[in-house]
Amino acid sequence: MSGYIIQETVFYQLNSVNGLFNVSTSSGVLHVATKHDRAVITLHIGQAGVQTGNACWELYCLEHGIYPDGTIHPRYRSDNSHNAVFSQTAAGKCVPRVVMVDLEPTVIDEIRTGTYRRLFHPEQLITGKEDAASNYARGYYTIGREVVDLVLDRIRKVADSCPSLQGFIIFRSFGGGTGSGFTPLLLERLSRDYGKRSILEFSVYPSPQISPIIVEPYNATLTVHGAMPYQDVSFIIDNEACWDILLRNLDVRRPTYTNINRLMAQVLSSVTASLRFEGAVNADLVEFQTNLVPYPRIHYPLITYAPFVPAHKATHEDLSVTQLANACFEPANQMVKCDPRLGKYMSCCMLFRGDAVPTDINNAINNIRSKRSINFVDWCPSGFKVAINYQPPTCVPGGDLAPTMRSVCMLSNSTAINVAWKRLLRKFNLMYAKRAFVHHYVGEGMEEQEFSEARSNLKALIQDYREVDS
Ligand SMILES: Nc1nc2c(ncn2[C@@H]2O[C@H](COP(=O)(O)OP(=O)(O)OP(=O)(O)O)[C@@H](O)[C@H]2O)c(=O)[nH]1
Ligand SMILES: [Mg+2]
Repeated sequence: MSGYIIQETVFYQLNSVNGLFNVSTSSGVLHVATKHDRAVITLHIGQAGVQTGNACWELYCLEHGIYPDGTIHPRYRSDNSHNAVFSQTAAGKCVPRVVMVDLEPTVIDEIRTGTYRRLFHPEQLITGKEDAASNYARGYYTIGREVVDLVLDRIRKVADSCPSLQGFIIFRSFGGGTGSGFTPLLLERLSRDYGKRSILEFSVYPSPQISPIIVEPYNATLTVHGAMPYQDVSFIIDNEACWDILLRNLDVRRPTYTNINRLMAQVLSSVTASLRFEGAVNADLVEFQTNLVPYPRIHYPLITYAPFVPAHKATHEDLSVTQLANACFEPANQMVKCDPRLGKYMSCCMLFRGDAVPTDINNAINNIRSKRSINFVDWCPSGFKVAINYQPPTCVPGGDLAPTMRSVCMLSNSTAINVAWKRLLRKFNLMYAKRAFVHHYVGEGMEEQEFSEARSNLKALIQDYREVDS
């Protein structure tokens, strides 16, 4: 398959045989650049952002043959695939293109003293003295403002080492004060400094079963409102959905954040694999937008992954391509709890890893198209984008997932996700009707009006999804 990506004034043509872009302007071919010249900077914000990020870098290192000290296994030295997310020093050491920020030190201190302490440059790890106390207003208006310039300065240093920066990937929670408040503040500033670069986000959606923070619906609503204008694509990951997968599919009796984060890492690594390894779909951050976002505000696609095979069943189960493709439409395999059969799809991208044959995939998709339970909006043809990355998924030794020969990750824009927004609005309204906890936010310099603006925006988003569906 060949694809065209138009960005800024330069025109790229993808040659799928060797993954090369012919970079040309109207005046002719300038030079030939591999896709790995196009770097992505990952930003991890707050506890959830940093801890899920840690699990991801652990997996990226395994996938690219990089040791915890940044040295690379000789067999992987000639492989460029890590260049999108790792820079390389003159001595050959790989350094993640990353900045981690937390307004308090304990979570990042664990990295500073942990197994991967030599992987990161100390300047990439930024901590303050006190956290945002689960308060969006502290992350946005008070404590967060004290560090934002320093964070931008460190991001600038990482950006300067990128041959060509295509954009940013952000990890954070919706519910924490830093994740919810500092992120929109940083996004505002990033959009000023790096206007045209894409911003893709992975956000942890609050789950009252897992977190005791009462005001998470406030923080989540305020941050959806604050961040929406600056993100291009935002993938929501519901902690409760991950918890259920671990309990039900992976036989983990009492899932901890370590279990949840490793599971998330496996899924998120499949999403970013197309940026790192050769492939024709979503090879570029802009392509994620083009393929998944029909209207700027409808930018919250659903992630579905298969198979979830527990480690102790390692050698017994290898699902066929058809079984994997069908599993993409099972609510139990989704990262947000919602029922896609009650909504309509606007777009679907299936990202296969490992041993998957194109004809099998075509047959599986034709079979899916004929099912009545899978509905597309009538203004959009039931088109599927497919990518295959022939390297099988890597597993973390000692993790909950068994190694498998093949896996699939589906990114779909479905109106079914609206239930997550409705759930949030209902919880927000319950507290806001009594103006409960509002004084904590006003005390940090936030106008009360911002609550009603955020609520109106969330209501409008719910309405937007309804209109798309109708
Ligand atoms: N998946 C996952 N979720 C987490 C983790 N740590 C916290 N959370 C979730 O994140 C939300 C709380 O936000 P945190 O990220 O801890 O808060 P923060 O961004 O550090 O903000 P403050 O501590 O308030 O400054 C809750 O919904 C938690 O369930 C983690 O390691 N993994
Ligand atoms: Mg914190």
